[in-house]
Amino acid sequence: MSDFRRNCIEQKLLVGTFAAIPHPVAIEVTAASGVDFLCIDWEHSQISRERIEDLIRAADVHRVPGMVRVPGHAAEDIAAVLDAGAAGVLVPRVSTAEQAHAAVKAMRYPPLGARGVGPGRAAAYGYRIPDYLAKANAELVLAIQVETAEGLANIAEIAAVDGIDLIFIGPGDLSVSIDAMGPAGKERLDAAIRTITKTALSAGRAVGIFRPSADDIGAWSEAGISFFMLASDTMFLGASLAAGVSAARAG
Ligand code: 3PY
Repeated sequence: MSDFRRNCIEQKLLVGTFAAIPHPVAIEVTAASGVDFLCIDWEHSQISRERIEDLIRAADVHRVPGMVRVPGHAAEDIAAVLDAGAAGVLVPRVSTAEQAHAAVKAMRYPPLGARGVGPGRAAAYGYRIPDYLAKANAELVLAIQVETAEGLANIAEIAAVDGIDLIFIGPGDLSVSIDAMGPAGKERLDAAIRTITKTALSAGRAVGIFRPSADDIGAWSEAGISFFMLASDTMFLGASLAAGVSAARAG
């Protein structure tokens, strides 16, 4: 098993960030920060499918696991990023057990799934296919994102699906979906996050979450969340430059 998957499953504290800048230089800068993983965000960025392989390659240079958030549920997209060498996949907007099953089917080789065999980078462009087939299910992390009212209602069935390693909570979308936005909705949103966390943990799944800052990571870690997606490369760039500019202006 890869260290990345073992650490996910064993619920070690892991801190990473979304990579949304479509250039390997940004990946190298981010990877050198000490993050435990990077998640290339194909869903919410202008990163193209062709570029993903170079971004994963840049993460590999720094020995940082590079996973990819795919744009939707298409098995072809999941296969494409895995063939490019992704260390794992984050599938957004999983709201039913059927959708979770479909993600497992696209991601895992039999007996768990029905992923296609291809001569991609992950399998040394074809000449190590048998080695790759033997280890892929054990090495690759499957994270599914729960971020809708429907997903919240179905969390017990979703978390019970065999083949999933991690339930990842998207608080932004969840807050919109359950009508709990802004400070007024905080209590309801926190309660929903706690429900998802408790249910997923009791099904034996690790739990992850997106946080825009590190402020409340200690509290969520005490609640049992172990995998933290801390903002994104673009958010860090913008926030630190804005802080620098205002410090410079203040003298
Ligand atoms: C959310 O907060 O909804 C996310 O998807 C985080 O990226």
